[in-house]
Amino acid sequence: MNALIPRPAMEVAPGAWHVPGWLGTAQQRELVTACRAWATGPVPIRHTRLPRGGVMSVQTVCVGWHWRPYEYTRTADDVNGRRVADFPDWLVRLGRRALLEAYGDEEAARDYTPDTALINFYDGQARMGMHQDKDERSSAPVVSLSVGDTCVFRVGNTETRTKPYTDIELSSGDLFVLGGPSRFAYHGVPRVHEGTGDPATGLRSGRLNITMRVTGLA
Ligand SMILES: O=C(O)CCC(=O)C(=O)O
Repeated sequence: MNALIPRPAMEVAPGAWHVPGWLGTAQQRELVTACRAWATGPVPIRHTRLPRGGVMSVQTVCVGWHWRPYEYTRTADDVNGRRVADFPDWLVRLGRRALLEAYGDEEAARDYTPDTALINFYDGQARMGMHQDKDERSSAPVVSLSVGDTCVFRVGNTETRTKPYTDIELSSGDLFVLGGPSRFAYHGVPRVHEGTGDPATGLRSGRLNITMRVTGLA
């Protein structure tokens, strides 16, 4: 990504905001360090098994609640049965700052209390098909942070996983928020541009994506 060309914040669809370069290199390094620790346990990062027997090309580890297709649980029963790491307070605070940055709504940001995060790691071949985040029992926004290689992020509509959609690039440090009328929009990652990340983030290759959500579960 050419830093000489400014990338202004943009509302890609109603309630779907892209804020380029929101995280500085030092913050990205901290996130990489935290994600590395979560990737080792108590539940190790893995390729999620899909209900029809396939596996996702992305590797995922969760904090707060463990996600697998259609459900959140406290223990990772499809991996090693252990309880996932707690959702740390610093990540709640980061989620609130992200929401404030995207929407400028102080009250909404104060009230935002994400309780799960999915940490996805993409190598150059990994993809994520068009899907809706709808296993949560809450319509609170999803806050997404990217570190490492740039990817193509596809933001679609709430009705179908096909067109109309908009393709944007998510680069290291970018914030994306899916909320409001776009909270349940289909979205996906059709491509990762290998080797575009900055090793100064601590990630030598690949792409990390952290999505914070409110499960609505107790
Ligand atoms: O990697 C991304 O930017 C998107 C991740 C995503 O769609 C998800 O975790 O549901």
